[in-house]
Amino acid sequence: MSKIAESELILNPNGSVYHLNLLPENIANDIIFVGDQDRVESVTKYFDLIEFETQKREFKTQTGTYKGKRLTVISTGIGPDNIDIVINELDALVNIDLKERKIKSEHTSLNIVRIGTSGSLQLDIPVDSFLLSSHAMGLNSLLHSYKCEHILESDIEDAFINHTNWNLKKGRPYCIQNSQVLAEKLLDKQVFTGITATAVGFYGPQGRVLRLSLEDSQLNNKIDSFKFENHRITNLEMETSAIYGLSKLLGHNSVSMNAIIANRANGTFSKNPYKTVDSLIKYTLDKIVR
Ligand code: R1P
Repeated sequence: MSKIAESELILNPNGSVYHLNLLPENIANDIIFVGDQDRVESVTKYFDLIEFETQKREFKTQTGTYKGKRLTVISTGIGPDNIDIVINELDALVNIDLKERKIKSEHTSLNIVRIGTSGSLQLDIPVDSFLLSSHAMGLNSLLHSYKCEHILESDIEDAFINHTNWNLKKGRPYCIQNSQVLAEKLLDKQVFTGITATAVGFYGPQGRVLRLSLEDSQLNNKIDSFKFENHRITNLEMETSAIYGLSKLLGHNSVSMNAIIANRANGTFSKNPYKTVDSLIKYTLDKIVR
């Protein structure tokens, strides 16, 4: 097997991966993603101890233990493009021999849980609730840069394209299921489930109008009313489809936990989003260590 070139797998002078600034020994196999770098400490303030921390750009990492279990928390910043960096570099840390620049013969699977904020699209999923993404519908094309047909839920995609009369100039939506083993661990009766739509931007791509007209002003209504068997699209955010897609392609488990801080169907916003996120952090930590 040939070596992966320096231009393809870029390492810092100390041998750490380029953007995340991490060496293999710096990360646990169980990883929590948050978007905001300031949210890393909102998670690790509950840890027994922190053994390592670093930051480069928006990618802040802390590794420690919670109730005796080793966990790593990483901020991904916003959007599927950042997820491409974070998951590829995390995978390189466990599945590529960085010194030899060769893929290891033995594969290591990571467990990745996103704790994010999100807007509900359904009236019956109120602000301050929790939602676990059963699937993600990627409205961002990221995954189509990879050979991915074998992991896609193409029946759901086709029904969605048909229902929304999706303009394929924006790229074909891609649908991925979560890791069911991890989802079973994280689910409880008070947690909603549904398909999370992952947009490529915050304003137009999520139907928000400030000064620009939308390509399809009815898109959010069509997304709300989409149904496939017993599935519906419940919420919109900017990372989950990239996490589900890249994790599955690379052989990792991932689940996205969403703190619903806005309801786009009735125009409400949480009175205390920090409290909701904090409750979801505590909920998720305790489920992970079960
Ligand atoms: C937009 O404000 C950001 O908030 C949501 C979106 O997915 C996007 O990243 O998630 P986080 O709060 O986890 O960043």
